[in-house]
This record gives sequence, structure tokens and C-alpha cells, in this order.
Amino acid sequence: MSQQVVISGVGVWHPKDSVTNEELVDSYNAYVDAFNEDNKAQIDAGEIAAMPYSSAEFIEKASGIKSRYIYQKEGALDIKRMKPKISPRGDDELSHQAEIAVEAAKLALASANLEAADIDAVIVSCAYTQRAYPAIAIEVQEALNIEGFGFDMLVACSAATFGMHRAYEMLCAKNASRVLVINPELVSPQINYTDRDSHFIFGDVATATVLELAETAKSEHVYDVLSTKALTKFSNNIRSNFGYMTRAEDVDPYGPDKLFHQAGRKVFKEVCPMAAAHIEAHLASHDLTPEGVKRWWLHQANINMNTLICKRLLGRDADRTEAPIVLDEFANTASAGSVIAFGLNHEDLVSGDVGVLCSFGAGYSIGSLVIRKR
Ligand code: CO8
Repeated sequence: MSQQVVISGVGVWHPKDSVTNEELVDSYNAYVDAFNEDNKAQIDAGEIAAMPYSSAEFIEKASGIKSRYIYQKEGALDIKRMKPKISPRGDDELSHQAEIAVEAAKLALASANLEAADIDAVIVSCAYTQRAYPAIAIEVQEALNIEGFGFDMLVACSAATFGMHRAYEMLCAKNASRVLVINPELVSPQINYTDRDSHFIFGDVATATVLELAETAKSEHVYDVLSTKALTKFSNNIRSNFGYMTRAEDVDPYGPDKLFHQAGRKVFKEVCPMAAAHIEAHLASHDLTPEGVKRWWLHQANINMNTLICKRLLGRDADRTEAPIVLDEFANTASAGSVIAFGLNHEDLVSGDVGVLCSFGAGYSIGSLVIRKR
């Protein structure tokens, strides 16, 4: 009996609303004008610095991002608010995050040619869960009427790959027979829309994958997971300090340091070589070299990072078919980026083609899967 673990389905769901760089920058710059006007006396006295303008051209050049999806557009561009306006839901209603998780799960199930009843474990793995408990995964399990168990896990940018790693292990250990790994990256509530260094970076999305054993897979596009590899190394360069402790600390739970913030340049410099070395070592463990890889489904934080990592691996530029980029449409979607790249760019591969799925980011964390089409 084959114990080969496979990825048999993938789903990518996004909200209908999107925000272009131009819309985002117009709103931010209007906020800056109002701030600088309101604080003119202090700025003139040198007590505080004037806020600088953002620029759509800078954003596209520095990141490759042109637009991003947003779960709730209302409020995010309103200079009196600068955050999305999301209506609270009662305890007896499906939570926002579970709702988008269910959407992605349904797409992944359809792609795997399965029903929800075929699944017996649900992992919700993402950068933030909207509450600590009950687990979003258990809510999704209930909404889809799945028998078995579910749990949440957080690993920032590497949540999706690390979630797939756990699914792989659960299948090898025979603790589950088919696992749904869902990444509802509802990140817009954590974005500081008044910070020009980061207001453009993120978009909302939900992705999902189905992992099972080869012997049960019945979808058209099935990928053997040859192995998984993970690495973490502590860094303060990407941080969000929001959490339940702030209530007891008597500080503003939504102050700038509580929201996403980073030292982007340092991240760039430190993470690129780590990611390239990690991938090279992972491939070498299968006697593979980068030249033998047909497709690179890399984390989508910044187009220049992906270009650099591919160049380190291949010694040349990778083209967009080899290493797809989804940043222009989706922006950085935390852990979901490599799954979106995979979901939208895998059906043309042929039997025997090898690909690498790899995330890298906050933690720092790096997670990879070397996969081969059946
Ligand atoms: N418009 C105009 N100018 C700007 C803007 C802007 N919007 N932003 C910055 N500038 C200015 C800077 O102030 C700077 O000016 P000066 O030279 O006068 O100081 C100049 O432009 C250059 O700035 P940078 O050096 O910062 O520009 P970079 O070329 O480095 O690009 C990036 C900035 C795009 C942020 C880049 O550094 C980058 O992408 N680095 C990698 C970051 C990364 O991958 N981070 C991962 C974060 S994601 C993650 O880990 C998941 C966390 C969970 C999700 C959270 C969701 C909310």
C-alpha cells in the first residue's frame, strides 16, 4: 500500500473589492495634507516631522504591487478612519474569517474532486486568527459538516507551508486520511494605512489545499510531496505586537507598534540568502539541482526578492512562467502567496515535472515542499 502523500486540490478565493495603488496613494496623501495642516505649528517649530507623501510609482517599482484585494473597502480609504469597517458578528453567526476559509475550502474540494464528507482533519493556518478560541478551524469543520478534528496555527508568512507540513506528517502517521489546510489571510485590519512604508504591502485572500494519500486521490492534477523542510530563526525585523496582553498593560491596543511594522531593507537583505540556501539544500537532499526544477511557486512579498532568489539559485533570471508572480494583482497576502502562485500556475505541468513551493518571512520562517506531478 502506497504511503505517498500528495497534494490533490487547491483553491484560491479573493474578495470582490480591490484597491489600486493610485486609490491608496490618493487617500494616504489626503490624510498627510490634513495631518500636516492640523499640526502646522508643531511642524514649523520642529517639534514633529511633517508626514511625507507616498507614490504609486514607488510602490510598483519597489514591490511589483499594482493592486490588492480587500475584504471590506469601506473605511480603509476614508481619511477620518484609515481602517476597513467590518461589522461585528454575533456568536451564533459564521465569523468573517471562517466565511472566507469556507469559500477557499469549497474551491479546493472541487479541485480535488471531493466532498467535505471525505475530509477528516482541518488545519486553519495563517498570520492572524480573529480570536483565540474556539478555533476557526473547528468553526469551519462545523460549517462544512466534517467529522474528525481541526486546529488553528500561526506562523506568519510561513503559515501555509507549515500547515501543509503538519498535514503531510498527519497523513504519514495515519492520524488523518484527508486533510484540508486553509489560509484565510484576512490581514487588512492589521495594516497601518497611515504608514507610507507599509500601507501598500498587503491584500486579503483565502487559499486552501487538500492533502491525502496517492491511493485515494481522484483529481486530475496530483502532486507527490517528495519531502518538506522548515527553518526558523528569531528576528524582530517583522513584528506585530497586538495581542491579549495589551489589556493588562494599559497601553493603546491599536498603537502603531501593535500593527504590522518592519525593517523592510533588513528583511530583504537577510531573508533572500537564507531562502536561497534553504531551497538549494532541500533540493540537494533529493539529488536535485535548481536546473531540474520546472516551476518555482515562491512566497510573494516583493518581486525584487523573488528575482534575487531565483538568480542566486539559477545563475540567471527566471522567466514568469518558471517563477510566477501574483503580486501585481494580489499584493503580499502573508502566507497565501506561494499557494496562489501554485493554484493559478500548475495545470500545464506534465507527469514527472518537479516544482518547489516555498514561503519566507516573519519569524523569520522558511517552509518548503518539493513536489512532483504524477
Ligand atoms: N512612497 C514613496 N516613497 C517611499 C514609500 C512610499 N510608499 N515608502 C518608502 N519610501 C521611501 C523611503 O522613505 C526611502 O526614502 P529615503 O531614501 O529618503 O530614506 C525610500 O523610499 C526607499 O525606501 P526603502 O529602502 O524602504 O525601499 P525598498 O526599496 O527597500 O522597498 C520594501 C521597501 C518594498 C518594503 C522592501 O524593503 C521589501 O519588500 N522588503 C521585504 C519585506 C518583506 O518581505 N517583508 C515581509 C513582510 S510579510 C510577512 O512577514 C507576513 C507578516 C504577516 C502579515 C501582516 C499583514 C498586515
